[in-house]
Amino acid sequence: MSPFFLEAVAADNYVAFTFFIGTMAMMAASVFFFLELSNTDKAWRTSVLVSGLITFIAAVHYYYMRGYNLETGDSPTFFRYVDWLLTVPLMCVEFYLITKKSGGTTGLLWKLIFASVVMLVTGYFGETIYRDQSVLWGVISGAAYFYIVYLVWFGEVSKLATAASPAVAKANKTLGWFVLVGWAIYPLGYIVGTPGGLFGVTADALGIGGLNMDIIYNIGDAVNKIGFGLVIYLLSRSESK
Ligand SMILES: *C/C=C(C)/C=C/C=C(C)/C=C/C1=C(C)CCCC1(C)C
Repeated sequence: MSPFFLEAVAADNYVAFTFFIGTMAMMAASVFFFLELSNTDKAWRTSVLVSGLITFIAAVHYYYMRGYNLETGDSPTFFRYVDWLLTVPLMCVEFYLITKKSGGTTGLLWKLIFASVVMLVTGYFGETIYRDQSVLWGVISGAAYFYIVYLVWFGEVSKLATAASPAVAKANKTLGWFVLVGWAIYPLGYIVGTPGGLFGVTADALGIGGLNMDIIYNIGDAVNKIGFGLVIYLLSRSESK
Protein backbone atom coordinates (compact mmCIF):
# COMPACT_ATOMS: atom_id res chain seq x y z
CA MET A 1 0.00 0.00 0.00
CA SER A 2 1.32 3.41 -0.87
CA PRO A 3 1.84 5.96 1.90
CA PHE A 4 -0.65 8.15 0.00
CA PHE A 5 -3.34 5.63 0.60
CA LEU A 6 -2.51 5.33 4.29
CA GLU A 7 -2.49 9.06 4.68
CA ALA A 8 -5.76 9.42 2.85
CA VAL A 9 -7.55 7.04 5.16
CA ALA A 10 -5.89 8.26 8.35
CA ALA A 11 -8.78 8.88 10.71
CA ASP A 12 -7.63 12.37 11.60
CA ASN A 13 -7.12 13.65 8.08
CA TYR A 14 -10.70 14.51 7.28
CA VAL A 15 -9.86 16.65 4.29
CA ALA A 16 -7.92 13.89 2.54
CA PHE A 17 -10.55 11.39 3.56
CA THR A 18 -13.37 13.36 1.93
CA PHE A 19 -11.31 13.72 -1.26
CA PHE A 20 -10.81 9.95 -1.21
CA ILE A 21 -14.49 9.16 -0.59
CA GLY A 22 -15.45 11.81 -3.14
CA THR A 23 -13.34 10.12 -5.82
CA MET A 24 -14.93 6.74 -5.11
CA ALA A 25 -18.49 8.10 -4.96
CA MET A 26 -18.11 10.03 -8.22
CA MET A 27 -16.58 6.98 -9.92
CA ALA A 28 -19.34 4.66 -8.72
CA ALA A 29 -22.04 7.12 -9.80
CA SER A 30 -20.46 7.44 -13.26
CA VAL A 31 -20.33 3.67 -13.77
CA PHE A 32 -23.97 3.47 -12.71
CA PHE A 33 -25.20 6.21 -15.07
CA PHE A 34 -23.16 4.92 -18.01
CA LEU A 35 -24.27 1.30 -17.58
CA GLU A 36 -27.90 2.35 -17.24
CA LEU A 37 -27.76 4.07 -20.63
CA SER A 38 -28.52 0.81 -22.43
CA ASN A 39 -31.86 0.46 -20.59
CA THR A 40 -32.81 4.10 -20.97
CA ASP A 41 -35.38 5.27 -23.53
CA LYS A 42 -33.76 6.94 -26.53
CA ALA A 43 -35.46 10.26 -25.72
CA TRP A 44 -33.78 10.36 -22.31
CA ARG A 45 -30.37 8.96 -23.16
CA THR A 46 -28.63 12.31 -23.58
CA SER A 47 -29.90 13.48 -20.17
CA VAL A 48 -28.62 10.38 -18.37
CA LEU A 49 -25.37 10.57 -20.35
CA VAL A 50 -24.87 14.15 -19.11
CA SER A 51 -25.49 12.96 -15.52
CA GLY A 52 -22.67 10.46 -16.02
CA LEU A 53 -20.38 13.04 -17.61
CA ILE A 54 -20.84 15.39 -14.63
CA THR A 55 -19.81 12.73 -12.10
CA PHE A 56 -17.07 11.39 -14.37
CA ILE A 57 -15.45 14.82 -14.82
CA ALA A 58 -15.69 15.26 -11.05
CA ALA A 59 -14.14 11.81 -10.41
CA VAL A 60 -11.09 12.71 -12.50
CA HIS A 61 -10.72 16.07 -10.76
CA TYR A 62 -11.19 14.51 -7.32
CA TYR A 63 -8.47 11.98 -8.01
CA TYR A 64 -6.19 14.84 -8.97
CA MET A 65 -7.26 17.17 -6.15
CA ARG A 66 -6.73 14.43 -3.59
CA GLY A 67 -3.11 13.99 -4.70
CA TYR A 68 -2.53 17.74 -4.82
CA ASN A 69 -3.92 18.20 -1.32
CA LEU A 70 -1.87 15.32 0.10
CA GLU A 71 1.36 16.54 -1.44
CA THR A 72 1.03 20.24 -0.71
CA GLY A 73 -1.45 20.43 2.17
CA ASP A 74 -3.14 23.25 0.26
CA SER A 75 -6.62 23.66 -1.19
CA PRO A 76 -6.64 22.66 -4.87
CA THR A 77 -8.50 25.87 -5.71
CA PHE A 78 -7.55 26.01 -9.39
CA PHE A 79 -8.65 22.45 -10.16
CA ARG A 80 -11.75 22.90 -8.03
CA TYR A 81 -12.83 25.78 -10.23
CA VAL A 82 -11.86 24.00 -13.47
CA ASP A 83 -14.10 21.14 -12.34
CA TRP A 84 -16.98 23.51 -11.54
CA LEU A 85 -16.56 25.42 -14.81
CA LEU A 86 -17.09 22.17 -16.67
CA THR A 87 -19.75 20.54 -14.50
CA VAL A 88 -22.03 23.47 -13.58
CA PRO A 89 -22.67 24.41 -17.25
CA LEU A 90 -23.47 20.71 -17.82
CA MET A 91 -26.10 21.02 -15.09
CA CYS A 92 -27.51 23.94 -17.06
CA VAL A 93 -27.62 21.60 -20.06
CA GLU A 94 -29.80 19.25 -17.98
CA PHE A 95 -32.34 22.05 -17.47
CA TYR A 96 -32.26 22.75 -21.19
CA LEU A 97 -32.77 19.08 -22.08
CA ILE A 98 -35.76 18.54 -19.78
CA THR A 99 -37.50 21.70 -21.08
CA LYS A 100 -36.58 21.30 -24.75
CA LYS A 101 -39.76 19.44 -25.70
CA SER A 102 -41.96 22.20 -24.28
CA GLY A 103 -39.99 25.00 -25.95
CA GLY A 104 -36.68 25.37 -24.10
CA THR A 105 -34.34 27.28 -26.43
CA THR A 106 -30.57 27.49 -26.71
CA GLY A 107 -31.09 31.14 -25.73
CA LEU A 108 -32.29 29.94 -22.34
CA LEU A 109 -29.37 27.51 -22.15
CA TRP A 110 -26.86 30.32 -22.80
CA LYS A 111 -28.53 32.52 -20.20
CA LEU A 112 -28.06 29.78 -17.59
CA ILE A 113 -24.50 29.06 -18.69
CA PHE A 114 -23.58 32.75 -18.72
CA ALA A 115 -24.94 33.24 -15.19
CA SER A 116 -23.09 30.16 -13.94
CA VAL A 117 -19.79 31.30 -15.50
CA VAL A 118 -20.18 34.77 -13.92
CA MET A 119 -20.94 33.09 -10.57
CA LEU A 120 -17.85 30.89 -10.76
CA VAL A 121 -15.32 33.30 -12.25
CA THR A 122 -16.15 36.02 -9.72
CA GLY A 123 -15.99 33.43 -6.92
CA TYR A 124 -12.56 32.40 -8.18
CA PHE A 125 -11.39 36.02 -8.13
CA GLY A 126 -12.56 36.36 -4.53
CA GLU A 127 -10.76 33.17 -3.50
CA THR A 128 -7.49 33.86 -5.28
CA ILE A 129 -6.34 37.05 -6.99
CA TYR A 130 -8.51 39.53 -5.05
CA ARG A 131 -8.47 37.85 -1.67
CA ASP A 132 -8.84 41.12 0.24
CA GLN A 133 -12.01 41.95 -1.71
CA SER A 134 -13.73 38.61 -1.16
CA VAL A 135 -16.90 40.32 0.09
CA LEU A 136 -17.33 42.26 -3.17
CA TRP A 137 -16.67 39.26 -5.42
CA GLY A 138 -18.79 37.02 -3.21
CA VAL A 139 -21.72 39.44 -3.56
CA ILE A 140 -21.42 39.57 -7.37
CA SER A 141 -21.17 35.78 -7.47
CA GLY A 142 -24.20 35.55 -5.19
CA ALA A 143 -26.24 37.80 -7.49
CA ALA A 144 -25.55 35.49 -10.46
CA TYR A 145 -26.44 32.54 -8.23
CA PHE A 146 -29.80 34.06 -7.29
CA TYR A 147 -30.54 34.75 -10.94
CA ILE A 148 -30.19 31.00 -11.60
CA VAL A 149 -32.40 30.26 -8.58
CA TYR A 150 -34.97 32.71 -10.02
CA LEU A 151 -34.94 31.11 -13.49
CA VAL A 152 -35.38 27.62 -12.07
CA TRP A 153 -38.05 28.48 -9.46
CA PHE A 154 -40.11 31.23 -11.12
CA GLY A 155 -38.65 32.07 -14.51
CA GLU A 156 -38.51 30.37 -17.90
CA VAL A 157 -37.23 27.02 -16.66
CA SER A 158 -40.09 26.67 -14.20
CA LYS A 159 -42.76 27.70 -16.75
CA LEU A 160 -41.45 25.34 -19.43
CA ALA A 161 -41.10 22.45 -16.98
CA THR A 162 -44.72 22.92 -15.89
CA ALA A 163 -45.79 22.90 -19.54
CA ALA A 164 -43.75 19.76 -20.32
CA SER A 165 -45.38 17.13 -18.09
CA PRO A 166 -46.24 16.55 -14.41
CA ALA A 167 -43.12 14.35 -14.08
CA VAL A 168 -40.85 17.02 -15.54
CA ALA A 169 -42.48 19.68 -13.35
CA LYS A 170 -41.91 17.53 -10.27
CA ALA A 171 -38.29 16.80 -11.20
CA ASN A 172 -37.68 20.52 -11.79
CA LYS A 173 -39.05 21.26 -8.31
CA THR A 174 -36.58 18.77 -6.83
CA LEU A 175 -33.71 20.17 -8.92
CA GLY A 176 -34.83 23.62 -7.74
CA TRP A 177 -34.33 22.50 -4.13
CA PHE A 178 -30.86 21.28 -5.02
CA VAL A 179 -30.05 24.68 -6.51
CA LEU A 180 -31.54 26.62 -3.59
CA VAL A 181 -30.33 24.51 -0.66
CA GLY A 182 -27.65 22.20 -2.07
CA TRP A 183 -25.80 24.94 -3.93
CA ALA A 184 -26.01 27.20 -0.85
CA ILE A 185 -23.43 24.88 0.72
CA TYR A 186 -20.79 26.51 -1.52
CA PRO A 187 -21.07 30.12 -0.31
CA LEU A 188 -20.81 28.62 3.18
CA GLY A 189 -17.46 27.09 2.20
CA TYR A 190 -16.40 30.41 0.68
CA ILE A 191 -17.25 32.28 3.90
CA VAL A 192 -15.44 29.76 6.07
CA GLY A 193 -12.48 29.70 3.66
CA THR A 194 -11.99 33.47 3.69
CA PRO A 195 -9.20 34.35 6.15
CA GLY A 196 -10.84 35.55 9.34
CA GLY A 197 -14.21 34.57 7.90
CA LEU A 198 -16.45 36.77 5.79
CA PHE A 199 -18.34 39.47 7.73
CA GLY A 200 -16.48 37.98 10.71
CA VAL A 201 -18.39 34.72 10.26
CA THR A 202 -16.14 31.71 10.91
CA ALA A 203 -16.78 27.98 11.06
CA ASP A 204 -16.80 28.19 14.86
CA ALA A 205 -19.38 30.99 14.82
CA LEU A 206 -21.58 28.85 12.56
CA GLY A 207 -21.33 25.93 14.96
CA ILE A 208 -19.47 23.84 12.39
CA GLY A 209 -16.00 24.28 13.87
CA GLY A 210 -13.61 21.64 12.54
CA LEU A 211 -15.12 21.77 9.07
CA ASN A 212 -12.86 23.58 6.64
CA MET A 213 -13.58 24.91 3.19
CA ASP A 214 -12.53 21.78 1.30
CA ILE A 215 -14.67 19.50 3.43
CA ILE A 216 -17.68 21.77 2.89
CA TYR A 217 -17.07 21.92 -0.88
CA ASN A 218 -16.60 18.15 -1.01
CA ILE A 219 -19.89 17.57 0.81
CA GLY A 220 -21.58 20.03 -1.57
CA ASP A 221 -20.23 18.25 -4.64
CA ALA A 222 -21.31 14.80 -3.46
CA VAL A 223 -24.82 16.01 -2.65
CA ASN A 224 -25.25 18.09 -5.76
CA LYS A 225 -23.54 16.15 -8.52
CA ILE A 226 -24.77 12.70 -7.56
CA GLY A 227 -28.16 13.91 -6.30
CA PHE A 228 -28.81 16.02 -9.40
CA GLY A 229 -27.88 13.06 -11.62
CA LEU A 230 -30.21 10.74 -9.73
CA VAL A 231 -33.16 13.13 -10.11
CA ILE A 232 -32.59 13.12 -13.88
CA TYR A 233 -32.19 9.33 -13.85
CA LEU A 234 -35.46 8.85 -11.93
CA LEU A 235 -37.22 11.24 -14.29
CA SER A 236 -35.97 9.20 -17.26
CA ARG A 237 -37.47 6.10 -15.63
CA SER A 238 -40.85 7.65 -14.90
CA GLU A 239 -41.10 9.01 -18.45
CA SER A 240 -40.04 5.72 -20.11
CA LYS A 241 -42.29 2.84 -20.98
C1 LIG B 1 -20.67 20.52 -9.02
C2 LIG B 1 -20.41 21.83 -8.61
C3 LIG B 1 -21.36 22.77 -8.28
C4 LIG B 1 -22.82 22.49 -8.34
C5 LIG B 1 -20.84 24.04 -7.85
C6 LIG B 1 -21.59 25.08 -7.50
C7 LIG B 1 -20.97 26.26 -7.01
C8 LIG B 1 -21.62 27.34 -6.51
C9 LIG B 1 -23.11 27.43 -6.47
C10 LIG B 1 -20.80 28.44 -6.00
C11 LIG B 1 -21.28 29.59 -5.54
C12 LIG B 1 -20.53 30.72 -4.95
C13 LIG B 1 -21.31 31.76 -4.46
C14 LIG B 1 -22.80 31.81 -4.64
C15 LIG B 1 -20.72 32.94 -3.74
C16 LIG B 1 -19.31 32.70 -3.28
C17 LIG B 1 -18.48 32.09 -4.34
C18 LIG B 1 -19.01 30.73 -4.82
C19 LIG B 1 -18.36 30.51 -6.17
C20 LIG B 1 -18.53 29.66 -3.84
